[in-house]
Amino acid sequence: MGLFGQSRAQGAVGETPNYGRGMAKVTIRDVKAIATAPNRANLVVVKIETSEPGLYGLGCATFTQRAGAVVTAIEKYLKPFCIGKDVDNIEDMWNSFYIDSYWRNGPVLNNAISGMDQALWDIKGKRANMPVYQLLGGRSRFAVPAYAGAGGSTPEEVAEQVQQRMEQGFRYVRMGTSGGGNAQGDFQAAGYGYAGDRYMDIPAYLRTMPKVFETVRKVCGDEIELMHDIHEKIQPMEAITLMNNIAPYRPFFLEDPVSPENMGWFKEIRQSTNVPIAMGELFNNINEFLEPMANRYFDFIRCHISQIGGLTPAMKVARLGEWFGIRTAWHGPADVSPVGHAVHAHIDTAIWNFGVQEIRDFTDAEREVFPGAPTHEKGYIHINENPGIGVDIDEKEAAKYPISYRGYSQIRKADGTIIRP
Ligand code: GCO
Ligand code: MG
Repeated sequence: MGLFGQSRAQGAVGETPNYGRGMAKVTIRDVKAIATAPNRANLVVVKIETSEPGLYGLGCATFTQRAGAVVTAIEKYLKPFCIGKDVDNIEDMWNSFYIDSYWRNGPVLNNAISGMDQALWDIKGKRANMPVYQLLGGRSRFAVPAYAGAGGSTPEEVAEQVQQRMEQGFRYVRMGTSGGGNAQGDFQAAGYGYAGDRYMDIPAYLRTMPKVFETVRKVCGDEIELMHDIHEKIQPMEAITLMNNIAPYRPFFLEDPVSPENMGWFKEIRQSTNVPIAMGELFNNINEFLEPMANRYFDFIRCHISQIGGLTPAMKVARLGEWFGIRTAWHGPADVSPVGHAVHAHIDTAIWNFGVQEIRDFTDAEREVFPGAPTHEKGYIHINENPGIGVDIDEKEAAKYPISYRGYSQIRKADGTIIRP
């Protein structure tokens, strides 16, 4: 009955079981945290080198304001933890990294884990000789619709830039205004605060944004999808009023109406406005957004993928959203590396509940450091069909752009009160 003996198929303990015999065992030989700033923003990319000559993977671990801390977490903790381990069991590795620190779910450790996780997916794609989106289930669309930014100090200037973006082929444009950029707050006249602090005239901002939408709709028409990032800087009731003042101009979404500290207001916000909401770049872990997603409090989930731990958790978030009518709009500004942007595009290519993707123009220096970085044309992001994530790194080039201290800008109200973004 084979109770004591083992079947031939099972083989000895520790032996790779039959079903895995096709793939030679590959282990982690070395882990590097490569920090570089070819476009001023600090970027951190993990490089996992394996026991198979020439086979390595790259992953984005970019927390631009605390890049040095992420490098330490990778080099001092995750590297010694995973040298010699099997590259194949990504889910298991992710959970091992996750609990290895016992205390978990914070921005620094999640970014470090993300770099490892994405690099393991890159290796798996290379071993399977297919782009990562194929491992995620293949294509759900021919390319990834992207949005670009448009700004200006007056509504007319913003409309001009929106028009330029439309001429470039973008169907989605996110608008911002730098109105009142040089205004001084009373706190500055009073000598309060620190050098470099910025003043935000919130009442002026609340008056200006609806005018920007009104002007852009008049000048650019009804077809263009328009978004705006409220960026968490105002009070919940101000957000509700602003959203309702913008509603007549049919925004595609308004982003981050309140800060994570005010998540408790989301039920009110949802019941007080019918404007689509995108939320989430400041989320670190599922405990912060499971309930709001399950209650359908917003329409687009906007995580900074490395902030939540990488591709593995991002796929879980995307799948979760599918069942609550929530689409994706991953965070994709300058403080995401081209590797991270490519990971966005692989997920965006494969999942059904894709919404829209933030993209940016990579500089020549960035493209030299990161060959294979995604491209965009006529409003669509294109990833290459290379095995894995499809982006490489030139370490010599990367070394030319050392990272530096870059905290988040300190913004204050007229009386000097710090504004929480
Ligand atoms: C966005 C973000 C950024 C952040 C930046 C912080 O939606 O793109 O809000 O602009 O401010 O990523 O480092
Ligand atoms: Mg934002």
